[in-house]
Amino acid sequence: AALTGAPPRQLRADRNDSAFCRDLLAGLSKTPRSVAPKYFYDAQGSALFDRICELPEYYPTRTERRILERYGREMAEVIGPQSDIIEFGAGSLEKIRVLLRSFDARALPRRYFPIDISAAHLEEAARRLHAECPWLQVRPVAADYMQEDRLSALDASTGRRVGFFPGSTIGNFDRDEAMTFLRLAARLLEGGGLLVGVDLVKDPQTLHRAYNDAQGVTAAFNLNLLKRANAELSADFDLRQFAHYAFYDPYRCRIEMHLLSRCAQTVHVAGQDFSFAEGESLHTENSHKFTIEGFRKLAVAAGFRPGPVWTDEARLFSVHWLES
Ligand code: AVJ
Repeated sequence: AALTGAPPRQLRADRNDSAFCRDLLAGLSKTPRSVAPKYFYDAQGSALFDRICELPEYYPTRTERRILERYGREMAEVIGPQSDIIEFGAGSLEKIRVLLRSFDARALPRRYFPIDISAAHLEEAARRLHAECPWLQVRPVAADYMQEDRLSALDASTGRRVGFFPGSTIGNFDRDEAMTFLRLAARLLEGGGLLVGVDLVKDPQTLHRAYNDAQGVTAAFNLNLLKRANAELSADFDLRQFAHYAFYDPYRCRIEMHLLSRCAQTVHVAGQDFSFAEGESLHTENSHKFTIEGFRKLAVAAGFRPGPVWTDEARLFSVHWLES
């Protein structure tokens, strides 16, 4: 019985060598304050994101799924037979299932490397996928895909490499980060290509609603970052004293998500004090929206040759094939 239950507070407080701890402390120490959106995805954050994907207002997931279903055969054609598919930020492995259904039995992929920062669900999801598709070698990689030195598991990929990067996660990056990612991908996937989902510029009302849902799931997702800090870093954020704020900036073509302090308050994180003024922001996410041409230009600048682009009738979302 002495070995069960939560570790004592002291021990938890000492776990401040984590990347989350380092980055949150650094992000709280600068002006304006910010933290990278990859830290949303602990087990609870990943579950909340899965709920966002089901929301009536959140069009990207279902629109992309429809594009993958409708044009999957053309995508399977450009991907080619016996390829190794590397997915960046694979999450719950839902989208690869949709894609795999489009392959001809004689031209199936050989290996699948789902990379995800959230190790919690990855192993189990990978096991389930392999049970459904026994012909596919599934090799989960629990890592941050921006850290190339953590991707040595990909050495086992000896075939034609194809990247899969759905969901418009690339929208989280600013231009420099997107270029860094695309250059890394072009190098990693040389001789193959990248299939990437990209959310499109559209009327601001539709965008605003997608990040301000009526049920408040997006707000809970945003606030969960503070909950995670409380649990993992012995922080004492009062979740009732921070407000979800998301808006579309048409000049930068991006949704910005913030957590706004509802009052003047001091918060403690891993032994450090941070004072917030009333209304002060912690910037938690950017979600860039692209035009089809704008994204293709970015891909060219990073060293890809852009191929076919698939979109829905309302042009809400796009899926691009880029050759490397
Ligand atoms: C996973 C980055 C594509 O930007 O739309 C959803 C994350 N944030 N609702 C997005 C998110 C708030 C999502 N991406």
